Amino acid sequence: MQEKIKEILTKAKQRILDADSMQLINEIRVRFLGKNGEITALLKSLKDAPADQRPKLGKLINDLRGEVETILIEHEKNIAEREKQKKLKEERIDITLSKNNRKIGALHPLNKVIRDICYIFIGLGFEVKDGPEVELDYYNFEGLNIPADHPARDEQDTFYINDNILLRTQTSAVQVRTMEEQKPPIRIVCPGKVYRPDDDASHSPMFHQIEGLVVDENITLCDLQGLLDAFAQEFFSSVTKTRLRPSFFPFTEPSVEVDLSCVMCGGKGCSLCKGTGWIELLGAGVVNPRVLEYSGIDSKKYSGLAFGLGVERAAMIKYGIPDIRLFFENDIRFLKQYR
Ligand code: 2NM
Repeated sequence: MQEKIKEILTKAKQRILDADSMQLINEIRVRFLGKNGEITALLKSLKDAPADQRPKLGKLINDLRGEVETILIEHEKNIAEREKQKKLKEERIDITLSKNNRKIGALHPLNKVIRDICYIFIGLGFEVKDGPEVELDYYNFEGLNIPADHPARDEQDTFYINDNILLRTQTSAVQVRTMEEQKPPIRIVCPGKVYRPDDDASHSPMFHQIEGLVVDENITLCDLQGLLDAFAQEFFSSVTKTRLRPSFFPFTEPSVEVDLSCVMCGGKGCSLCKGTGWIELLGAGVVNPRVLEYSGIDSKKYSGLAFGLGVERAAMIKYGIPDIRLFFENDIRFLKQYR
């Protein structure tokens, strides 16, 4: 029987050390220590041993039982620890992953430029006004002294909805509405969408304008130039100069085109300014007294200055953007650059 005890101990140790899962450990426990296990069977067989040897053998079997139990528990701990580590590894959550990878939106570059420009004029005492994009013929043309036979009235240049209603071609319609409602002094800028049926690298059928209007006593062309100088130096750069050239608009007299000293070469001449040193930025002028009178403003007492600026054009000049269509394709790689 002593032989048998040693044999079982050796066998059990071997099995236990070979086991590599909790399931095997449990099987071994049942196999040696269970109700029908080998050690239990040994204990049962004690009754067949000679009476004088029973206490000694009984102790040996109990020691065997204790030893197997100890080794089992020891090895069980190792395996449990190993299984826990394995599970931890498998279920590991990588907390080092950035939680800031959500895409965050930003203003469209055109809206940013509209804001920047409006803030400059707000700083100069202007109010920001808006109005309808679907406009009456009167506010878009008639009230601006654009007679029915003026070329800008051609079907080609305007999206008509019917004889009386159209998509505004300029935001000056808002200014006519304001002059009807408010008494001078008036200082407003009107940003917004306007519509004309052109479509190429420098024209979009929908684009944005900011038009400005000042009506007060003794407003002159000098006020216009001083105002636009201040604006250009704030928006482009402190060394930007402006230049006025004679032009014609039905709603201003005199009318001017306003050029900027080239923002790229500073006036020496380069590809952007086509060697001239100047870039055409906007149209402006002294408000035609007929426009004031149309809206019920006394043109003997008051005079005005006005200007109209293309937002896309201003943005293209400031940021060197080559094609107006980039603003409307909404390619995220383009938009991201102007955050
Ligand atoms: C321009 C050029 C020159 C303009 C005129 C007026 C108004 F309402 F006072 F008559 N608003 N905007 C104006 C003047 C617009 O755009 C190129």
